[in-house]
Amino acid sequence: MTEAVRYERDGAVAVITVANPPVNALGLAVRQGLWQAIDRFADDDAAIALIVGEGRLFIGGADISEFGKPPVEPYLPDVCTHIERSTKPVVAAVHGPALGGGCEIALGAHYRLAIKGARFGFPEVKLGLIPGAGGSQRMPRLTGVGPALDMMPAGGSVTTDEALKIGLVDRVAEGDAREAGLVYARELLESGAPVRAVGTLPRPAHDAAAFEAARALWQRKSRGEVAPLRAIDAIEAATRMDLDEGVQEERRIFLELMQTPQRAGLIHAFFNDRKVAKLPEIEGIAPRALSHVGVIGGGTMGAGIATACLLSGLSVTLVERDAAAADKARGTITGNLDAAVKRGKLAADRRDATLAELSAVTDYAELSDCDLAIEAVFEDMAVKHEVFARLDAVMKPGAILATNTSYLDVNEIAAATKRPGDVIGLHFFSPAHVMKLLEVVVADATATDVTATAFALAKRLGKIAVRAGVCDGFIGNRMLSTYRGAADRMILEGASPWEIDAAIKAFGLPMGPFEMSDLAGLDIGFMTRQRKAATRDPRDVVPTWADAMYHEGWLGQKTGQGYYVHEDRKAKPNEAVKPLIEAARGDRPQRTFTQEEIQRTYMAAMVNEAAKVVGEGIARRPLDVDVTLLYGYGFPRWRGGPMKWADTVGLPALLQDIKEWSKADPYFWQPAPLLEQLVADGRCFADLNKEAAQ
Ligand code: T1G
Ligand code: NAD
Repeated sequence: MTEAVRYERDGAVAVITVANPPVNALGLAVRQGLWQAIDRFADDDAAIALIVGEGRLFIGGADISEFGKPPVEPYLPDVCTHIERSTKPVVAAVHGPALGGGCEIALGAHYRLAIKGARFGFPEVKLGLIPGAGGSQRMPRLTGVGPALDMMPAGGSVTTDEALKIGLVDRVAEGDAREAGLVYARELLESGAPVRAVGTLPRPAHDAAAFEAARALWQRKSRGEVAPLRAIDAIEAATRMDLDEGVQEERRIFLELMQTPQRAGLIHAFFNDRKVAKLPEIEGIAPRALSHVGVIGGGTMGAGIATACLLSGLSVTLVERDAAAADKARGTITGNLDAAVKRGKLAADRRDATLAELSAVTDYAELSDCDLAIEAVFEDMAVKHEVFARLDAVMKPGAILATNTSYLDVNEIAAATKRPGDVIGLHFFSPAHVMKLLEVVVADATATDVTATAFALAKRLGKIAVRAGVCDGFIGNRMLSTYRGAADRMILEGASPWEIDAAIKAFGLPMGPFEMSDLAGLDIGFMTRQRKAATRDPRDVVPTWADAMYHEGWLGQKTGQGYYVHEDRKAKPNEAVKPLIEAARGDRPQRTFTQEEIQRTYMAAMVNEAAKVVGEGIARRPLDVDVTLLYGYGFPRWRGGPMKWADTVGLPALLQDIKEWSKADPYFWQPAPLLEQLVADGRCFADLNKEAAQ
């Protein structure tokens, strides 16, 4: 046996325990161990076998860290078939998640018991793959194609009760998986339960309408991702092929997807989600206690931040300028909580108790007991200074003072207090109770336990926190300003806002920069340009057509007209913008752009600025940039992030483009020193991530 799998006898029952912390992933040692355990079971006189997982779950799936490396036998589909072909009954007792290969191991068994709270799922498409060990063949034989089509293209999972209802499990029990499993195994023995191979069940019926509907749905929803549609193909194979042939067909599709850049991008994103919070500076640092949060300003962001805190069980005191604004904020938050009940994010019987944890006031003194204050007032340094001076006066010692500013200098805000060590930037994204990204902006004086507390808060709020240094716009908004600048330059050279949006959507983003402007409001962009006017470099491109649109009152969706005319939830290009753009172009030479050229220019600007952000230490690692763009700016997850994309297309080619373009525009296209260094050294962004992890 291997360390990762134990074989013990408990009377007539052979107990096979998978013990491979932290998630019992089906790495080589586990696969070998399971194979040997089934062989041993065949040779000894145990009458029935029970497979359980040690620790907090059954099995978290195949070992994702093995993907992309040459596969080593025994392969997982063979292990599942080896279990299934046992001539004595095998039971799987599942507690916690049984995901991907974990669910397939359970399907290889002849009987399945679920402990209350268990979850059965096939998340493979979230890694750019499909089930690869018979899941797409065995599950529909048990449940029919419907539940498989609901689960696999979406990478979804079902609860214990749903699993029982669809026939994925035979029994539900409470308590310890091993104990409950032993009881069930003995009961099966007493009842003379036979070997019952899922694989020998009849092929599931082919429901043409269901397949057609699923394909139509995922053609629309997958936005360039290939795995969801391939999962449907695999499930359909189950209706046409016997098990062995179906498992081979599934494996063929699985191995085809294993070679795709999408698989690499999605697995890169999977591990980044876990690495991004691993920062040496906060390792072993205890966060400060948090139970009562103050929110200053109850507008777009303040109300969302208050909602996120309430939903995570924190109590909130929100301070507004006057009673009317405080009441308005309470109204918005109440609406957010009601919507959360509708979306199943808040239990209906918890709604009133959650709202009762909110007090909306106008007196700053009511913040005196708060552990943390998050300021979300107007984006104006004078207002920020005034608010932080007042917070400094009322907040208790040891409380944390945070700002939600989008661009302003957090060091300067901290300087408005006598406790700069307790000041930090917590940059939420709109809507703050929905968007998962939180930029944690660490100022020069910020204490490490304040940073540690920010990351602990993010985890509690269900957010992904990224550490950022202080500069104009931190990581995300700084990059946005630059790649937005590239789009404005293409406009002046002849591209239209609408073809740029189409090109960026084709690249995989949910919307292009000009649709984004219409959503956020052209007034936001105008105010930002006004704020920057005094310090702007004369070589910066000012989208004067957008200023003209602002003065026309064309602010986007909120006025029904912007780059698009918005009617009945539809948007069509606003022809009236064209003369404004032609005026801005003047007599500049014009040219046409291919979609590929627009994408390459936009992405080169994004990556070049990102390399400056990493080079300056504003982002600690390239993976911090990738996570920021995935969770805050709609960058397609299947591309892994802009830095992963850059490594995939090759840094030398990217740098060559930038150098070529810098001949015509040396100001905008200054190659990032880090990019030049990496190319000179024959290295890439992935190398920097590796080095940072050492
Ligand atoms: N393989 C390798 N490492 C894994 C892993 C896996 N499947 N799952 C988690 N880890 C690592 C993770 O990186 C982290 O490492 C630590 O375990 C704890 O994870 C053939 C093809 C199981 C619900 O997609 O969803 O089976 O940061 O922080 O919050 O059909 O992990 O400590 O170094 O996430 O308690 C399908 C992926 C694989 C499930 C636990 N399975 N995992 O959540 O812990 S493909 C998945 C999860 C497959 C077959 C196919 C979650 C979890 P580190 P964690 P958690
Ligand atoms: P908003 O105008 O919607 O809300 C600001 C609120 O602050 C108003 O309700 C106002 O009454 C209140 N306020 C102003 N001065 C105050 C004071 N002295 N005391 C108490 N309340 C006061 O603005 P917003 O969009 O919520 O932005 C707030 C902050 O969040 C800004 O710094 C902004 O840059 C940042 N931010 C905005 C977004 C976004 O998408 N809107 C995203 C991230 C960060």
